[in-house]
Amino acid sequence: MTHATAAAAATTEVDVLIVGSGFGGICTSIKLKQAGIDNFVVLEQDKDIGGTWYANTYPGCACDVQSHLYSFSFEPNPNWTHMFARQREIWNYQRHCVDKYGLRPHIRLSCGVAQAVWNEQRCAWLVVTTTGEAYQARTLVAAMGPLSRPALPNIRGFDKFRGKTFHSARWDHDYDLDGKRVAVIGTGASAIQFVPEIAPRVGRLSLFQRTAPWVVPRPDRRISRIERSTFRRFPLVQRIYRNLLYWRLEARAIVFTQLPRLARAVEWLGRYNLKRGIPDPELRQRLTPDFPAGCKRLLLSDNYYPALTRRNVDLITNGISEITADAIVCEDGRTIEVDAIIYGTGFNATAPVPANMIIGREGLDLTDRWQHGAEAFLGISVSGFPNLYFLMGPNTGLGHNSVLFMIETQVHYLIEALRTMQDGGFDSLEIRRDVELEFNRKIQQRLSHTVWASGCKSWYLDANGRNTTLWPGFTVSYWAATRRFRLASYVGGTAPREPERIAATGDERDSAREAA
Ligand code: N01
Repeated sequence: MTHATAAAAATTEVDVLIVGSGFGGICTSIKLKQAGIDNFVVLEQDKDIGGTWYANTYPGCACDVQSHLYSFSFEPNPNWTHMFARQREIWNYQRHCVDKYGLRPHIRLSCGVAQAVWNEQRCAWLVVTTTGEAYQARTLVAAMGPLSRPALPNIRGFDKFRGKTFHSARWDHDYDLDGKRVAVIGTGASAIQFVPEIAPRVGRLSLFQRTAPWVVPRPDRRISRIERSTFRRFPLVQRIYRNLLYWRLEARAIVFTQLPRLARAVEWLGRYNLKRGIPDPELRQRLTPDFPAGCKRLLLSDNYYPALTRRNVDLITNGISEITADAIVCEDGRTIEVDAIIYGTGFNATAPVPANMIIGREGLDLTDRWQHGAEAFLGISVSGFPNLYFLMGPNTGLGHNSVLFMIETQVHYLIEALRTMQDGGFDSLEIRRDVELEFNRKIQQRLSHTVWASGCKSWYLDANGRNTTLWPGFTVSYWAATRRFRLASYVGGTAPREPERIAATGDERDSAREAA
């Protein structure tokens, strides 16, 4: 047996291969099953399912969208204990979905994608995993999520530090923070949640702020037993409540995308929160943002500002000059000795896919295709990459509503695409480049009038200052755009049937295997 045919014998053929078992992967799996497609596999690089809600376990980790909306519309949970669920409760909800819909047998844990290569002859993706398994999949679903690759800062001496370091999305619970001198770098959505939790435990906390964020009150509370039992007994009540939440958040799109000047009302709320949390005017001054509210993600917290008034907490707003073996040196020359550095420095949201991972038609690397900025039709389809469907792809993130709404909408579109492919007798569907270009031209034009283009630097923008992450409007308009799969926007293809052409594909799979 030649090497190529041995590889072929070990290849598992599936209709759909899903990368990631977070909300995107779970939703896709459920909807595939409901559509009668059972031959699919989910690859999960982590040790357990859940994606971001498995990876992020930092103290205080919680969702900043209300739980009754941050859950699937088809799987309401009447038992949420808080308005804004904690990480553990969300992860338990995900596990409940996986078990209830019988998804476990489809999921391969600790098994990421090393490389996926489009094979023209087979009209299929040849995928090699990090554990060396090989798959051939007609359709590839990229459900890795935009916030799965932690970003570490490019600070001089970064590697010299001899103490403990970790990123907020890789929290080391074995490291005892009690009494330690801890530096936290970053004041984004993650840091404002864990700083109040660790501040009472550490000896000294030095919080390095580069840009002061807008922080507004978080209307959180426990959901009473009576409310929960009402939701259980009268599901319609919960549905109405969910709809109210949805439209309330949807209205925020008016501020962010239509009338950015209305953000001043949000700034008033932010100043009120700051004033009630920080009595010291000098500290308050340093915590006052200098950009329009909403330009960076709006943060919600009631305990962040009070935590900064503790005697053992220092807010440091001078830039970082370098990191040494045991300290952080500020630009003003001050040296702060620390035992540990926690990076709350966010994610590579504008570069969600590493180089050499997804290779499309004619050997084109997706990162080369996106070298001037990630773009896709509806954030889902990329020309040159047939039968590849992104969930939460370019320009489908939200600054105002629940991303689970977007995921459900995208999965609906995917199922429509698969139906169209089957009904039309196609083996491949690829978005037309002209359609993709025109779609993205309009998206960028609309984004230029939003609050996100008002001048601040945020993870929404790539290195060229282009917003490749957010949807520039109402989610309901995205819903309308994805209701029907329009075949006219795509090019359909069929695989040649001659056996000799099919046999000639072993080399490509071998090259993918080598990359693993
Ligand atoms: O990351 P961020 P995050 N030197 O990018 C600073 C989602 N999320 O993990 O603002 C010094 O927001 C950086 O400073 P600046 C949510 O979508 C959701 O907190 O760039 N500082 C910033 O302060 C969120 O938006 C929930 O000047 C440096 C911080 O690091 C997204 O995840 C909860 C630096 C990064 O903040 C990311 O949030 C948590 C450097 N070299 C997260 N580099 C929910 O509740 C970066 N920074 C759903």
